[in-house]
Amino acid sequence: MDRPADLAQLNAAVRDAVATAPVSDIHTHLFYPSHGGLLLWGVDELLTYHYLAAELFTVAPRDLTPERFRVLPRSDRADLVWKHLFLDRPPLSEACRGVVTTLNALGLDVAGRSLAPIRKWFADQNAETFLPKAFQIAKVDYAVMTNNPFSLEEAAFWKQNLGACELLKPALRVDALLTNWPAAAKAMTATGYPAGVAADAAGLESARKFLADWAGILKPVYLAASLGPDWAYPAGAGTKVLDEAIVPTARAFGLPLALMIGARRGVNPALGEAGDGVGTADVNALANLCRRHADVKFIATVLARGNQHELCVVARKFANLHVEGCWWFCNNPSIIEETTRMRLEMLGTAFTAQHSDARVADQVIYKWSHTRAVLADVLARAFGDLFTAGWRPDVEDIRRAARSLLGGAFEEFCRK
Ligand code: HDL
Ligand code: ZN
Repeated sequence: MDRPADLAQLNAAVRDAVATAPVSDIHTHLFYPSHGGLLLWGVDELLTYHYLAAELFTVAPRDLTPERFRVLPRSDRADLVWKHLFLDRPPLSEACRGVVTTLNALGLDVAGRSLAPIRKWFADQNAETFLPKAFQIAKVDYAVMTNNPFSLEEAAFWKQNLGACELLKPALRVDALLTNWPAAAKAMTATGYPAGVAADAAGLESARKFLADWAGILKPVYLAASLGPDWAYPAGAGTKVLDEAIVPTARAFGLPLALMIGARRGVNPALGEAGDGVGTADVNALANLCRRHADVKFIATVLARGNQHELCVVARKFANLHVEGCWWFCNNPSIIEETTRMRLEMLGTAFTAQHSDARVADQVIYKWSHTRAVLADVLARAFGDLFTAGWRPDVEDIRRAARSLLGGAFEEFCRK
């Protein structure tokens, strides 16, 4: 068995392992190419990503308001982002650098700073071939989608039973049941699952049937919901729906429930989907949930940097909890490094280092390239410390560790 003889060989082995390990991307907003415009891809979608829209308004002239921006054709919006965030100032933010990384990895002349030839190249692509191309560059073996049965548009695509794509796996997203029961009840009632404005016994029975039927349609990898920083359990508002509809569905289908905690929705409604913020959550609510439903598996990530340490500690207390990803405002190299070091120190390799949260297919290229660069440094340091302590890892040990952090631990958790 290959065994690095010194720190230099060890360092090289770790970097090679991280660079070559296939990634299973366990949270994205990608869609089957057969689901039409739901799948976003291409340079104009990249440039009008809501992270960049938010950054645009931090520097744009006052008369470029979100209201005016929103109604422009997408290419005009992309031109404005390109001008203000790439030409008028260096694209140093993570989301801007991501566009540069992505276009460069696709072999396009991003240094030339002209969108015209880049748009021309994309015009010759199509979703069916571009998606696998992006996954191949990023070394992603599959990605988990976010599938919302409460979205009439998305539900209609699923009802047509269109072509699937083996690169993508469904996830059943249930936020509406927890954060907007009246809207969820309306959508369920409209599709044959009668539910009133209160989550009463009849409504919860409908919710269980709705979830069971959609679990049958989607065959999801997990159920998922994002929760605000004020989520409380068992004292909170969504407890009845969790305990009597969502968790029973997870249990019945043997599926994990993935919770993403800390998104403060609509901090600035004028920005639309770019208008959400972050808040420090009560991670003890998650501990209460894991304790009360010890036979159900939970996957969790938090949005506030300040919650990451507590989440690690809770994950050490509950075998039915798996920690994953540096979500959204934590998906920045400085926080990925700090968070991943802390998780390694407290959880070993029993966590998932990252998810891309990609909304645009092209983004898997930069989100994974940037994460691998940070993970290589963090893992090289951790293995170096282990070597110095006296352990002699094999190359296979190192490869197994890298894969564990990039999807292996998640798959092991789902199997156990
Ligand atoms: O709720 C979520 O899944 C979040 O990831 C939101 O989609 C958010 O807008 C986002 O795209 N974050 O990266
Ligand atoms: Zn997301």
